[in-house]
Amino acid sequence: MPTSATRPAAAARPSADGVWTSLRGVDGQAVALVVQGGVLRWVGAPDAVPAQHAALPRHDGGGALVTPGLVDCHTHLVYGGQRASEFAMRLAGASYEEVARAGGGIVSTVRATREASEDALFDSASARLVSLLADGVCAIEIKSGYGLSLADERKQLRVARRLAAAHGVTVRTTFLGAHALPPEYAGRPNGSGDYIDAVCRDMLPALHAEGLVDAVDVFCERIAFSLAETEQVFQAAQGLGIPVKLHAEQLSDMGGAALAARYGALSCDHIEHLSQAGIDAMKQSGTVAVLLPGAYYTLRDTHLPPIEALRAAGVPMAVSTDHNPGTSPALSLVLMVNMACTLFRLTVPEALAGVTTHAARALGLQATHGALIVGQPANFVLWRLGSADELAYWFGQRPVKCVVRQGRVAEGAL
Ligand code: DI6
Ligand code: FE
Repeated sequence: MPTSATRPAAAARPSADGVWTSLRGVDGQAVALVVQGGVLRWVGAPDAVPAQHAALPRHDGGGALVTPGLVDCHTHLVYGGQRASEFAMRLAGASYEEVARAGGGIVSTVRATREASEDALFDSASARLVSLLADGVCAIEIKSGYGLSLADERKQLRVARRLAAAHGVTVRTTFLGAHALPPEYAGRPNGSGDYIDAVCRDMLPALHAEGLVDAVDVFCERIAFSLAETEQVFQAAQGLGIPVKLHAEQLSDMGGAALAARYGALSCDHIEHLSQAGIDAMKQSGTVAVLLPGAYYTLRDTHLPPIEALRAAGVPMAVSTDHNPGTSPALSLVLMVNMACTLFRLTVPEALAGVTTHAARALGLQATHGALIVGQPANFVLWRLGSADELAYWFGQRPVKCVVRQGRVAEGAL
């Protein structure tokens, strides 16, 4: 895997300006694209490229499948250490909840994250980001939630901002201070309440003032924070005008999705135990359902998210890696496309929309990402594949031929 040290700086990569021909769209039709000044200027049939673009260089795609740049809309990419030993514990029979209650789980990553310097966190997250980017990711969400103190949450979010600049990728940061109870609050009579007060009163306003927070998330679960605590965080976010999202109904039905919908949440994520009432509320509020097959797979979960009911209700479904060291050490969004189809029975067009248009919407980025949008910076992927079905079919290969990210040829070449 190339490291961040061996890759050219984002700004040094070749411009993608030109007329891109011999491409096939996801509908199987021949298509051409025009990029000028790093912006996608035109999309259409190859024989209809407007004459005004005739002088631009031509790039022959050799019949490659072209898709919009992928969007990974739910990751916990910045953290210290890793948890392979816990994986082994779970293989030996311990459940995720048992590991968490035994002092492992999220809190052990909190310890390692607090101990790591900002530069060390940047380097380890950079290497993981390189792997995701190699799969055609052009926009990514990165959550905090392994610092759980003002200084350590700031450290994570600053790293996320640095990653955007260093790799030339769109990053949306999400403050997930309410991810787990920090150890220093655990013994107190009202530890959880005190910590949520600190999240709402001190941490969120300070990090927001520093421009580090694009959205706010909570882990609403029996082993994390209650519905009332979740609402308290949502109120604080709303007071500052920051959009919310929620880790909802992953291990049990807490009614989190309906609450999130009342706050106009961008997305509800995981949702294995989502109820029909939750689905109806999400439909009404236009909230995206983010499906995370990597966590479902790693936890060897058997409780499927209610895909049929989401589909019937017309709730947009996104698909993401949920990259995190505990429940989804996944570093390929293309693999998640395969798993969303195989494990969750999404159709190929649904899974593709799940990592493009719907994922962009889960981040509030639908005006700029997740589709071939004329007038926006060019973000698209050429694949060494003959059809969209193949993108979901193969697993374990890296079928990217070339990625144009922010108007530059960022991965591969023609
Ligand atoms: N749900 C998850 O799947 C991750 N966080 C969350 O809220 C797990 C994070 C971890 O185990 O480190
Ligand atoms: Fe998560």
